[in-house]
Amino acid sequence: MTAHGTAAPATGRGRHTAGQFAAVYGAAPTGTWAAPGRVNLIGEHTDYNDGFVMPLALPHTTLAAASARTDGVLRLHSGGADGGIVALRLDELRPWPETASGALETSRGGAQRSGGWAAYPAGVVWAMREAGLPVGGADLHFESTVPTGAGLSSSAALEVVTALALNDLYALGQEPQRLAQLAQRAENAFVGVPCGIMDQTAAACCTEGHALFLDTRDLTRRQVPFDLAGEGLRLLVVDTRVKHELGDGAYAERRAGCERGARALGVPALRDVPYAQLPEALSGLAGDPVVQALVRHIVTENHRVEEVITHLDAGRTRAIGPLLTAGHASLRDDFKISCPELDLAVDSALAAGALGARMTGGGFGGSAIVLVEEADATAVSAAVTEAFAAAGHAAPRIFEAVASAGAHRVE
Ligand code: GAF
Repeated sequence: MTAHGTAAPATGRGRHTAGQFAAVYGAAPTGTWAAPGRVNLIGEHTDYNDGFVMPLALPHTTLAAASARTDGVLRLHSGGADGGIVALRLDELRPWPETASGALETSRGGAQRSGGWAAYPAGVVWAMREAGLPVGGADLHFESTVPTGAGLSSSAALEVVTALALNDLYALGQEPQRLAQLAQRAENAFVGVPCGIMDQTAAACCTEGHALFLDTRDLTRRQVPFDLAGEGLRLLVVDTRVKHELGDGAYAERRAGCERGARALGVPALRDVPYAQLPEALSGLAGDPVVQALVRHIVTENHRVEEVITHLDAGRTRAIGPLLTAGHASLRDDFKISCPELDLAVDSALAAGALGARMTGGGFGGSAIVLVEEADATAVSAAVTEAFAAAGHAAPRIFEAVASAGAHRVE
């Protein structure tokens, strides 16, 4: 197993991030906050169908050192991006395509047209102000160990850490779930990505040693104990290191297809199709095989989440393996969002003795998760790496997912 983005103790990283803030802005920050990346255990593409999801937070986090400003200016800087400071006037914030084509000042004095990452924190400030929250200016500096482009929600970590920092700096008193909703609003309406609520909720609300069961309709949450080490198990993340171009438009397309399915079936959302009535629903959609397959995935996936919870509650963690694998088959065959690298990660892990494996996140690349016996973790990792080499793919990055804390203040 190769280590990737090793999560250093938050206080050490917190001090480093605060030091970088001081180097960039010339004064110490008021505080430093952290928000994690996530993997989703089960419940994929169900969040925009009012369904069930079950993510857990990774130990990899995005840190923000921040101070308030009194002049209505938002300044953003990232240790992981080129381009210097992005400076924006709060009263001129507009959804990103408009903002990015305007004249943004940077520390280099020119117009900043390529600072795409800054849309996420800027969007959060915009969403908070749109919601009537009294957020003023701020300086923020970010450092992150969440792998980007790996389907591990680095964007949600960036959004949520921004929301939490501003919530504290301006004493807004918003609950973590509300911060997640504001972060989702930023991503939907400011950045322009039609994502659901799962990733932001995971970043804001997960707790150490637990997977988070979330009902995305009413936002009911339950922390489900998920201590794999205590049971002699491991959850591996296989970052395939590919992101296929198809991904962006295809997410919106799947979402539109699901909405079409719900309309055709006369329900508010696919969540409302009971598992027991799936055969009937599918026969009603016989004329539209694409939508039929999308509906089959969503309905069976919600059912798999419920089955996973039943097993975890009963202490039968090993029994979730086949459900994870069935979830992958559904995403590959019905939802059609897998890719050769993800299929190879899953198939080679299973062939080497994994208890279960599936792609995680939006799809078309990114990462897979693999549930293994602790004693098999090294051999399974080696088998996946060898299979990638034999297929001529770049070496995957494989690391362990340990259920970690959601967003919190570091210093
Ligand atoms: C992405 C989205 F951001 C989530 O909202 C969710 O839909 C996920 O894909 C698929 O389950 O991470």
